[in-house]
Amino acid sequence: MFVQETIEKMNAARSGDHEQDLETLIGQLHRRGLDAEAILTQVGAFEVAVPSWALGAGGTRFGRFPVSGEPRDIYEKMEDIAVIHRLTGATPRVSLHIPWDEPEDPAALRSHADALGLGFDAVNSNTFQDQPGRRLSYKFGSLAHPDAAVREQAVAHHLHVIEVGRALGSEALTVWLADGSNYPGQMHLRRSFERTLDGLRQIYDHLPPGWRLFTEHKPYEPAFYATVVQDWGSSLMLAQALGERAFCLVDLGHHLPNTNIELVVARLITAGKLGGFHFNDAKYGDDDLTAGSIKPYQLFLVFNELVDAARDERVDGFAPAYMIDQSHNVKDPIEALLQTVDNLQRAYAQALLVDRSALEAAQNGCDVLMAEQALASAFRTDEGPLVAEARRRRGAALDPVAAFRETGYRRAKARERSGGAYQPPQSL
Ligand SMILES: [Mn+2]
Repeated sequence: MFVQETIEKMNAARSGDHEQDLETLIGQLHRRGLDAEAILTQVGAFEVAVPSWALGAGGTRFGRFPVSGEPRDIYEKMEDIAVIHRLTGATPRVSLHIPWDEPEDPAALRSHADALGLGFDAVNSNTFQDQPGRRLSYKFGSLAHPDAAVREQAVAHHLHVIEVGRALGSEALTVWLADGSNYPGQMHLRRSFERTLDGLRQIYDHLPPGWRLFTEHKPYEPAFYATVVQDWGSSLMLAQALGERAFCLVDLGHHLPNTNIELVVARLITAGKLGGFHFNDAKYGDDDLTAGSIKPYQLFLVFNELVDAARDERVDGFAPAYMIDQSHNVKDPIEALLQTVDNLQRAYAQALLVDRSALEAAQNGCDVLMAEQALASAFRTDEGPLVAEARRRRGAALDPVAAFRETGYRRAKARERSGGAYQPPQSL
């Protein structure tokens, strides 16, 4: 396959400079008492699921600007995700959205995925839009709706999503609910939450063995006055009421400005209810920008909590699910995802570079400055050569974006996929 050949060719061309940079970095880490080999193994094992909805150019309320060669269906989206996996070695699973990417034949899609070396992560439901063929509208809510018939339809949709996920080999369901109100008085604040919990109980009761259920909170949008599952506290109440297989999903964009997200993560770990993440970044709201593009220090501090918890023997069964949730309206979606995966690998590597014993000693000795320095010096280390080497050892690219551009994949797909959603302009 031409992608693999390009990776090998580009890696070979860069190997001299890379090895020199890596050797310098390993020497620095050694002087700081850090085991570079152990960090390389851990970064190489990092995996994150790609959402089926992130492969096409996203839109804003004001418009959508298609990219030529965009995938036209879920089969072509899987092909693109397989390319991202080859280039990064870190995206072996797809998080499917139903109904946006619902397969007509789940078994056929599963064999297509197998052939590409991919599997399926959490499946995502959608009761925030009306789809063709649905009898009742979600305009005023789904699981929280005052009308029992709408709630039943929403529960039935989730059971259907579980069935599709089961056929695909998924083992988790992510539930994000847009239910809420735009004006005071529109919705009974307590009863809407109780109805939501009741609906989730019915869904939870139908989880296949080994499955987990994730509830995802969001403070506002599309509801602008009161969202039913608006914060991590509400999400935690749901997860605790549902049972041991229910967990909270943290979407980095689903917090009010200035929220200390690493603290939210720490609290959910303490409660044993951190289910996983939707990685992205934001400046103002739920911007769905490339992870690590706006607040890289925050992303590092989140990973710092994850690394700390993974090493803590008092934290049982710590296995958060990592997923991306982004929308791209000015970048090529494949390139933006490659950049996100690289930024996540970098943040993870930085967190692994923290001198934990120095940090602990400074914390216990109330040495504020040195405690902060333990984090800042890891964050400021150029982890690039480590991350590149971890990828190379998996047969992936030292520089995924450069290798992707070299493949000419997008141009090839623009020719192959013409007649789809977008026709590249013909010569004038
Ligand atoms: Mn999300």
